[in-house]
Amino acid sequence: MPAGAPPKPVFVLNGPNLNLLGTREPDIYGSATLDDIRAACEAHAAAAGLALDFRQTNIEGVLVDWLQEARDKARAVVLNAAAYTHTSVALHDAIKALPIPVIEVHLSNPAAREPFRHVSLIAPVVKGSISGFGQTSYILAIEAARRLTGAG
Ligand code: DHK
Repeated sequence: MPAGAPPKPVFVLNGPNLNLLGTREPDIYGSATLDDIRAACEAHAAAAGLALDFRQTNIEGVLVDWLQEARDKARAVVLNAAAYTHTSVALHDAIKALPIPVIEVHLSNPAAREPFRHVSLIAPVVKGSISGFGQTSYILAIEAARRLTGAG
């Protein structure tokens, strides 16, 4: 990093339908909204001296664009690809092309759900995966990103 440049943030990228958290299947995903999760992530990151860039999109190609953007602009990526986890070769390829750590995160535990959620096409190319702890999954993933990149 050039002298005087601000430290790079961790990108926290969220995929389809996560904008509906709070009302969407709360028995599975919890009652926290995505804004609640964002606030919890930002509070944890601020206490650790880490910058975050927290985003959500329903569009697969936008996630690909953001992963490409992360190459130069982020120190690590926390990614909840939501349903694209189970379908997207494009996300697999975009992650594989990144030189920084990507941490897969899920609110629920997909392995304990329907069989079509048991396959993650991104699992082979991420640094690691954290699932099943609700919004705590995100906090654990940010903490992993901090430790992996020596930040904060
Ligand atoms: C979120 C989704 O929207 C699902 O499609 C995934 C993931 C699981 C989660 O638990 O955060 O299967």
